[in-house]
Amino acid sequence: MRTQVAIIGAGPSGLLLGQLLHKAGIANVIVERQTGDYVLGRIRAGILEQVTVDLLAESGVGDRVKREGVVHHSIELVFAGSRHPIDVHGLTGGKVVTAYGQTELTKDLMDARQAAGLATVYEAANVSLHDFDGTRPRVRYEKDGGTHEIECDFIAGCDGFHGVSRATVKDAITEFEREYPFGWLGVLADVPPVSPHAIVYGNSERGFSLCSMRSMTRSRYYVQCPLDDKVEAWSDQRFWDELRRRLDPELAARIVTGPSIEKSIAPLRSFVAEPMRFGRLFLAGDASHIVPPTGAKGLNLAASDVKYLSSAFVEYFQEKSAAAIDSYSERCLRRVWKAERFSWWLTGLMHRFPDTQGFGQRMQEAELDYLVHSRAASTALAENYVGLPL
Ligand code: RFL
Ligand code: PHB
Repeated sequence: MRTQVAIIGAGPSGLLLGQLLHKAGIANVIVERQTGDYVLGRIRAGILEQVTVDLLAESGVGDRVKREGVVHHSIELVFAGSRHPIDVHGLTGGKVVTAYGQTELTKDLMDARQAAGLATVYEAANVSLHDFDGTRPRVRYEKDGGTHEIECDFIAGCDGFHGVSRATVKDAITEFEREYPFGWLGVLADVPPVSPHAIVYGNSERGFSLCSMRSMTRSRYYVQCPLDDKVEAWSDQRFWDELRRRLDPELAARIVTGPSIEKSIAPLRSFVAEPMRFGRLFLAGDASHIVPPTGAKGLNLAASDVKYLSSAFVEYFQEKSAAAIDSYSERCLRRVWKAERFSWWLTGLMHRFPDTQGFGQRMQEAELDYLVHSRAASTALAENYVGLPL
């Protein structure tokens, strides 16, 4: 098989890149290790920046998010038992975020890809990347008992944190990493969200909590938990009780509970691999960087990488210029590091660390009190939350 861009991974990065390239008339093939249903079953992000919503529209799949996504004008911070709104819309000159699940975004992109008849190889085993130092890279994989090869002009490594792309160039990258000494226990339930018009981020002496949503009838909630906790130790009842204890009394009283339809524990990590380009291989999304989910930047960063990468390929194929390809890594990393900083800062402000004793707790509360009462500090939070300009 021969194509212009071989894309490894059918997560949000790979699918969005494929769609943007298709719109620009650039042929591409996606090679994915899992089945499509498996990819759709992973419950992850839920908040889209305007830049991400605009990109979906640009790639021709913006209708459903516009119809069904719930626009948020503010966020709410809970600390010391009280709740404080931050008027994100007012502080950023009219910018907003949209609550729309990663699974829905993935489904929209998969449906569009199928409707356009674009090639996606699911359940591809032992994917390997070759000759990206030269002008004729190749991707090899196994499927249905045979070995197959794709010849291409470029390879886009959109295969997430555990993918093969970054592993292939591990000797050529510098890694920067921070692990956090706790995880997030997440619950999905078909109950109306307690705060349908603003995500709630909670700091309490019992640890962090988060109230989010997927729709007006589906909620997503999280509580900080020890890294070695097991999901089985958390009955639904225990989860709802713990969540209530970490919120202000009014919100706690309003929460509608119900049986969980998904429950999982995710570790938190900050990670950046530099650079993001190796000859004709480019990394994008989680393949190259991870943020802790506080701040909801992971999926949005993946989208901005893909925007830079698709524009660079378009410039190369249509205008015969390699300038954008040559600056891809540097342009992405400038934005990546700012999102890393924001996610790291908000994680530090909102969570209980092993050394957050009385003094540390009071420091967090003092900073939060300053944040909600200072227009300058609130604006800095709001600007980062809605996403920095591309
Ligand atoms: P993905 O979504 O991981 O997709 C990568 C795809 O590549 C495939 N793959 C391979 N394919 C072929 N060959 C191989 N060798 C392969 N190895 C892997 C995988 O099967 C997969 O389909 O990366 P992508 O596209 O860059 O998208 C990034 C986002 O998914 C990610 O940033 C966010 O989901 C991060 N994240 C969250 N972000 C938020 O903004 N808010 C959240 O609440 C949030 N929660 C989460 C998260 C990530 C999690 N992970 C990674 C465990 C919760 C979790 C649990
Ligand atoms: C989510 O809806 O899953 C979500 C929302 C905001 C975050 C993280 C996760 O910061």
